[in-house]
Order: sequence, then C-alpha cells, then structure tokens
Amino acid sequence: MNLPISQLIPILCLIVFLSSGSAALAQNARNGNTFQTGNELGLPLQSTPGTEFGAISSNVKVFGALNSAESCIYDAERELIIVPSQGVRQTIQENDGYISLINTDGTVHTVRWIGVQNTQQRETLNPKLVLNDPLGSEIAGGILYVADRDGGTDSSAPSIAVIRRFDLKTGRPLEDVRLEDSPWINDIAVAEDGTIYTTQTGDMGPDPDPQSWLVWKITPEGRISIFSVAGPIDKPNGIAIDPEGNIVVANFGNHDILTYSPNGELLKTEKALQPGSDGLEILPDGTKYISSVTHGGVSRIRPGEEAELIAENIPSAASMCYDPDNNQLIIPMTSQSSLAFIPLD
Ligand SMILES: [Ca+2]
Ligand SMILES: [Ca+2]
Repeated sequence: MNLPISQLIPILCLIVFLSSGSAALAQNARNGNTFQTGNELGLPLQSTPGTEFGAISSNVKVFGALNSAESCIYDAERELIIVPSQGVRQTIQENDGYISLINTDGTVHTVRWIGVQNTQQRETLNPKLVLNDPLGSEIAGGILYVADRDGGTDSSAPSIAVIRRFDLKTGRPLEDVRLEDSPWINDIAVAEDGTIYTTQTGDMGPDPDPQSWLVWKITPEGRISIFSVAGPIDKPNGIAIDPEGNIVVANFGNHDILTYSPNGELLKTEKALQPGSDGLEILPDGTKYISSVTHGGVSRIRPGEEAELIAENIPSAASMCYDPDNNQLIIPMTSQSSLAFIPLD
C-alpha cells in the first residue's frame, strides 16, 4: 500500500485511537468494578449511575441488620455506631462479612455500608473487598481497623489472622496486615503513634498450651512482634489503651485485667467481678467497663476502687463500645445477633 501522507494521518490516528481504547478496556477489565459503599436505608441500596437516591421516610424506624456481630466502635464524626457482622463461618461461605452503621437509639442507618456486594461481586471490585469473620474493631487516625482472618475453609486451608483496614470516610479497603504466625486474633487497639496491639486468645479447650495466649504488637512501619505471652496473660480477649497510653488486656481465662506499659512492663493487675472477659472500654477518666461473654455481667472499675456489677445476664456480651455523646455502652450479643444498650450515670 502506497498512500500519500494526507491519507495516512487519519488512518494512523484511528489506529492510535483504537489501540488506546482497547488499552483502556483492558485496564478496566484488570481493575474490575469500582469499590462502592452501600447507601443508607432508602432506594437504591447501592449508588447506581444516573439514578437518584431517595432516603427512607423519616417516620419509618428500622431495627435489626446484624448477623453474629462480635464488636462495635463509635464513629464520633458520623455520630453512628459501626458494627461488623461475621455472617456465617468460613467452612460454609467465605467473604460474607459486612459492616453496618447503627443510630445511637438502636435504629438502623445503613444495613450494609461496607459489604453491600455479594461474595462473587466482591472478587471483581477494585480495590478488592475481603471480610470473612470480623471480630474486634477500632478507629484511629481516620482508619477503621477490623480483626479478621483468611482461610479456615476446611482442614487443608489453615486459618491466618489478618487486620483489615478501611478509610473511615469513604469505606474503601486499605492495605491489610497479615499475621502469618497467628491463626486468629480477637480484639484490637491502636496507640496514638499508630502502633497496633491485638490479642490472640489461643487455646481454650482442655489442656491448653499457654504459649498460644499472646498479645501481638505491630509498629507503624509494619514490624510484627510478640508484646506479651503466657505468664499473667490467660486467654487474652479485650484490649484497649488507657488515658496514660498504657495497654490494658482483659483475660478471658480468669478475672484479671492487666495494665502494661508500652515497653511491656506489667504495671497493674485489677479484677473484674466475673471471669470470661471479652469487651473492654476505658473512659477518659480511667474508668474501665468489662463485659463477661460467658457470665453476662458488666463490671465497672473506677480508678482505685473495687469492681462493681452494673448489669447482669446479658447473653454472649462481647466486645462493647462507648458512645460519649449519649454516655452509653453498646454491647454486641454475638449469639443473638443483637445490640444491648446501657445508659451510664
Ligand atoms: Ca463469615
Ligand atoms: Ca472479643
């Protein structure tokens, strides 16, 4: 073919256009569908281009939304309670966890904020969304942290602890932290400098190995190490940072509530009124609230005082959170897929 240059230019332009178009298509296929959060209650449930969202009428109150929720965390910016649901076990269905936004009166704001997509749709998202069996949750530095795990789908797929991170504003998944040497983690706390502490409750059956009871530390640079193992640590569950920046651990295995300095020195041992601790919340004045997941009571320990029970017989009282705007504790009752609210005085 011997064409004059004036005829070649449009053909070359067309080739460039087509090749850039196919490159864009390939890029889109690689990137998958854009990650989106779910809408608050209304229609449509998920943002759809070209469709206007209509919020549910203000005279409609909705309750429910949860499925085996183990923890909650108060989002002071939104004035909403963030609640991760585990869904079913890994052996039944992977990646079915989701995160709800609950109003402070217990009504539902958003059933599925993170995790509006089904398992198959999540595979194609960019960034990809994975939320398997989320347990403890925490907010720090504009990031939502959730203790989760991968694997555990059958005996050939070992369970590995993973800390999921999400941008608190947009809900977009950020980089995970994988703890290759831990099968699963329970609760999570983040210090002011960004250091993450997380509990590995470990062996709970007869003849347990105390070396499996430990607290992990992850530096802001991502270095993973053991903060504390065995000793006074007995099946650690709840973890929180106190107003002095110390690390407080609630043992599931006995009554002890342990306070450690950031360099790992045991500073104080207090006692909850019941063993089986799960939830641990520390208020700005240093008052500790501890829920027993096995005995159903909530212990309050005011600084320098003995523990007192402020509520009893709450079924599977797990990793609670505190709402300072309404001065109330919120307790996920995992086995009941419900939230308990306790106004404080
Ligand atoms: Ca699940
Ligand atoms: Ca817990």
